[in-house]
Amino acid sequence: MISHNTADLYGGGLHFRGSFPTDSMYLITACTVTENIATRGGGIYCRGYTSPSTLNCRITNCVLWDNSAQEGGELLITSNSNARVNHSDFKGGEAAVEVELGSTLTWGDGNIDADPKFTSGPSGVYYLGQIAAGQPENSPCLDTGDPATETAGWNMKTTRTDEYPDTGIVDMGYHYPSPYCTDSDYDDYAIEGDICGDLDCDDSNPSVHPGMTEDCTNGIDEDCDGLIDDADSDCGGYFAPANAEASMHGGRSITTSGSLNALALLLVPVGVVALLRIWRRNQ
Ligand SMILES: [Ca+2]
Ligand SMILES: [Ca+2]
Ligand SMILES: [Ca+2]
Ligand SMILES: [Ca+2]
Repeated sequence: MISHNTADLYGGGLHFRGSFPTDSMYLITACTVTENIATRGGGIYCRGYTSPSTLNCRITNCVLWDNSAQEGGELLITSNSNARVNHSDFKGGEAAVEVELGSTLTWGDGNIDADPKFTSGPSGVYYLGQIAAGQPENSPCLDTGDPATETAGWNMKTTRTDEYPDTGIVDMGYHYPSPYCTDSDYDDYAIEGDICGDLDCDDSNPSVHPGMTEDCTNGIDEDCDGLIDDADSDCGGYFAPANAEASMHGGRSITTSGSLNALALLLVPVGVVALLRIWRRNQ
C-alpha cells in the first residue's frame, strides 16, 4: 500500500532506476498505489540507464488510481526502460502511461480501467467493495488478478471489510492481514489450513511449510506431508512399503526404516552360513 506521498520531481509513489552494467528487474505485485503526487511519474517512475533497455519494471495485480503529475500521472517510463503491465487496474488505461526516450511499454493481458470502489474497513480505507461483505456493489478488482499467480500468501490475507480471506483467483490491489489466518513465522502458510490455504505444520519455522522441498537427511518433515526423509516419496519413499507391510501383518510397529535395514543385513549372512553348514554335512 503506497499512498499520499509527494516527490518534488520523480516518482510520487515509487521511483525505480536502472543500473549499469547489470540489468535490473523490479516486480511489483498486488500493490495499491494511490493519491501520490510528483512532477514526473505520479504513481510510479521507471527510468533505465543506457541503451539497450536496462531496466525492466513489471507491474502485476496492482491498482494505480488517482495519482497525479505534470507528466505520467499513474506511470512514466523513460531512458531505455522496458516496462510490462498485466492484470492491473490503471486509471486512464494504457493511454495514461507516458512512454519516452527509447522506452517500451508492453500492455499485457487482463488490464482494466474501472473505479476500484475502495471502501473503509478495520485497518484502512483501501479495502475493495464486495456485496458478500456488506457493500452495495462489487469492485471490478475482485478475482481479476493474474490466474497464474501463486495463491500462497494471498489466500490468508484479505481485501474484504469483513476480513474473510481472498479466495479463488487473486484480487488486484493491496491485501490487508486477516484475523482468520495465523502465520507467526511469515512463510505465507497458516496453521488453520482450510480457507487460509495449505496448512503450516510448524508455524515457528519458516523453512517448514507445504511449499518446501523435503530435505532427505535431517529428520524433519519440511513439506508437511506427514512423511520424514526416506519415508517421503520426494526422497524415493524406498522404505515406506516395508513399514506398511510389517504393520499389515500385525508386527510390532517399526518406527524407523533404518532398523529394518539393519535387521536384513544381520539375517542374510546368518542364513548363508547355515546353508553352507548343511551343504558340507551332506558331502
Ligand atoms: Ca506460517
Ligand atoms: Ca512454517
Ligand atoms: Ca526432511
Ligand atoms: Ca515430508
